[in-house]
Amino acid sequence: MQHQPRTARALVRLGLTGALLAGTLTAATTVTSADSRRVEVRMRDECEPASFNAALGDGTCVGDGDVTFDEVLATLTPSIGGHEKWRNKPTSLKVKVGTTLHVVNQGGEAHSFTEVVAFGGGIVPPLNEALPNHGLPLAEWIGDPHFVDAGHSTDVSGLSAGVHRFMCVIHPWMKTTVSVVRS
Ligand SMILES: [Cu+2]
Repeated sequence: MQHQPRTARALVRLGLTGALLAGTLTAATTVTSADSRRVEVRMRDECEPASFNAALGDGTCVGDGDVTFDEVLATLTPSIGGHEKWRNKPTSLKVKVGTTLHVVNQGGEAHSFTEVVAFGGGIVPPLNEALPNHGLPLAEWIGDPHFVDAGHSTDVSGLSAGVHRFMCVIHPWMKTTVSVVRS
């Protein structure tokens, strides 16, 4: 399910305020699916609602996390790479052709699960400060960007054999690489 209008409003707020949210690349975890044709991917954060909503507007964070906005801002450097609690699980995945990725936003903020040609920057420039060299060019994405509000999910299906790269275009350090193999 997608709730574009609400997400779109949140993104506008982010852009206007120069918002910063965050996360960090955690150690890569690889999961190989069994015969399941449906595999879950989770997008997470631990936004603390009072501080996030004060900085970015009501409704930006609807979760019950304990990481404040300022704590996240402090992690937006290439050496830290964003806040570690803002992450995808798993970060790498191997599935068979025909598998549907069921992507659940378990965080308190909007995220996206967007297929990109190559990993790069996101759409909120201040957040790209967490990337190498304080930012990479905006990633070029493929098809539906799959924005997902907190508590909602989206399905990604029809992936061809090969390597597919997905990232959050809001928090560009949230990434999952999916290797799709023929059965
Ligand atoms: Cu995100």
